[in-house]
Amino acid sequence: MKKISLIGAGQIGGTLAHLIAIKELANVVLFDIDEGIAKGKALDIAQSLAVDGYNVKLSGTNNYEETKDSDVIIITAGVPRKPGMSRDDLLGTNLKIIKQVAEGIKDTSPNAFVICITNPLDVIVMALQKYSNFPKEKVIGMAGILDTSRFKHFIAEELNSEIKNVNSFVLGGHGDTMVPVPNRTTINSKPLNDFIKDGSTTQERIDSIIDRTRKGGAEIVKFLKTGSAFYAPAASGVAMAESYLKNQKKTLPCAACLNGEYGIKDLYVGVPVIIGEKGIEKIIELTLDADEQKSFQTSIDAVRELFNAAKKIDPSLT
Ligand code: TXD
Repeated sequence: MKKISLIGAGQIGGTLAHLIAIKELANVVLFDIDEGIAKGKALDIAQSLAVDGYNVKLSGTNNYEETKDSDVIIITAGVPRKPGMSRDDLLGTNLKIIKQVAEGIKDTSPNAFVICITNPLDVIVMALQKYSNFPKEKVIGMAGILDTSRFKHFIAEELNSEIKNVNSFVLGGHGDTMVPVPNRTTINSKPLNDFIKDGSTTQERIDSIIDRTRKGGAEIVKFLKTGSAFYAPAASGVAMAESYLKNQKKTLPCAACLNGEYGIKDLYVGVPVIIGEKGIEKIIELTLDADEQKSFQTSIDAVRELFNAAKKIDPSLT
């Protein structure tokens, strides 16, 4: 059985552990600085498996030694937003945390595929790769799958379609500048624009869906008040881990380090990638139309600006 260590056993970490267990994807180690949370959730989920007879081992710890030789590490350690906060407001605190996490995993699981979820995602995953010095193809950020799932959900609702028949993706940074791609969205293989032409929806309603997608995280934070989304983020992270562990070679929108693709070098940003047993096996380079290119560039500029802020906080990131 493979081993997945979850660094952070909070809302997303606990949900990740439960999803991994009921899919029997791997044995799970829950790690948290709050050892009680890690141990309590591991025990509760382990006991839940008796109900349906799933065969997965779970444990909780605050000792990195127990995460040793993980095949996959999924990181949610950090603080989530409170109402009124932007993802970027988390930078200072979560940058320090991700440095600690990198120290904890780099010698104990040097061959792991590392999925970062902690916000502000694009900069935190970039910092994680630099602090850990893991190969860039083995360090990836989870955001695009979540943003895409929100966009698909809203489109399916708008057109009264089954969500599995909605195909699309979101490019760019995990923030207000993210780039849903309506011109590449299909419902039952029919382009979204055809639904505007035949009057099933309007450009204004699609524009409002794009805006709602960009603010999808804040909408949930407003309802929850004490935390942010965790079911959809966890489902998204598990999809990435599964594609790696089962060598599914799925094409998924994720934050990956560009090395010349899209004319960008040495920056993590959301693009379609193929995830297989080697990690990020290919970065898919699309030919963007003028609007997409402009929006993508705006998003890249926002990620770069936030990374510059991170370098001011920790000059070692240069
Ligand atoms: O799409 C995305 N990437 C985002 C990410 C989607 C939703 C949430 N996003 C971010 O994930 C969110 O803004 C946070 O930065 C993380 C985790 O969110 P979660 O809702 O799981 O936060 P919790 O419930 O507060 O859990 C965080 C846990 C908590 O139990 C802390 O004790 C622990 O992190 N923690 C640590 N663990 C290990 N090591 C250190 N240093 C540490 N500090 C805190």
